Amino acid sequence: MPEQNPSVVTTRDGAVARITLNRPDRLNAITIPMMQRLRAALEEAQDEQIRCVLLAANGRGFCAGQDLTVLARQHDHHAPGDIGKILTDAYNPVIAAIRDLAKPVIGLIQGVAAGAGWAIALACDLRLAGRSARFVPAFAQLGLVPDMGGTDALVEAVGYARAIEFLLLEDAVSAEEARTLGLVNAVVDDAELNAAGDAWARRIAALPPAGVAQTKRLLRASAGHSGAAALRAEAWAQAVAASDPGHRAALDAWRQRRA
Ligand code: T3D
Repeated sequence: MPEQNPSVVTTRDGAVARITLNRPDRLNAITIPMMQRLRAALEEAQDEQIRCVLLAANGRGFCAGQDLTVLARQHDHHAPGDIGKILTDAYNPVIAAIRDLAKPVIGLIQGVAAGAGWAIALACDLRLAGRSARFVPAFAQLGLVPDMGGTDALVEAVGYARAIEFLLLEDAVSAEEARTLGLVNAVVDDAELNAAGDAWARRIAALPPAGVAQTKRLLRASAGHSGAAALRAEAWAQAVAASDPGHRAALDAWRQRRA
């Protein structure tokens, strides 16, 4: 029997697959089962009939990052350092699946993209933002480091000086500023986001696929992403950061605000 309310939904329209994050009441905050589903959906998109993938989200936000209610519960029962294993086993494979997929993944971002949600958006090959999009670093306030590939991808996109400013000093970057910085490729009205994404995906899907696949592979290689090594380094650093009492205090404060 099909699951009611799956956290990730995939649909197909010809050669375009649309993968949609589907926890809108939590602003699509991420959990381990959700990331396992996202990874499976990306693996299904390896089907050679699919030539372009849209990564979208239901509701008013793209993704609010790690589900902090779940994270607080994990810390109640496990060592904070286990966060590194969660990244390695469940979250980082999603980023590797996007990077390694032999076809472009276009992120469609409306509303907030915070923490790991912002990193997932950044992992996409192209990003189209609705005017409501807001990029919220969120990691430092929680005593954490950027993860899910956010470190190397951000430095690659905007350079070290702007990256560290964004991560340590900024509350949020608007869609327009993200476009100026090169964090997104284009900004459209929210009402146009799906149609604009479909149009890009159909154009890419109509191109001969071997050239598209090799273009992505070459650009990924020449972008200098340290790839798997950077993901491993983030997982280790996140375990260190999460073991600091300052992280626990920030998480408790978030839980109290929501109680
Ligand atoms: O395991 C690991 O690897 C850990 C890795 C962690 C990496 C990270 O992702 S760290 C960053 C985690 N995310 C955040 O710190 C963001 C927390 N959320 C917020 O700061 C705000 O909610 C937003 C700025 C994202 C949006 O604000 P706003 O005013 O538009 O919406 P809201 O009212 O705050 O949120 C709407 C609902 O979503 C609300 O639930 P309610 O009150 O309607 O029942 C809120 O609790 C829920 N929500 C938002 N973010 C999260 C969340 N629930 C769980 N986890 C969240 N991250």
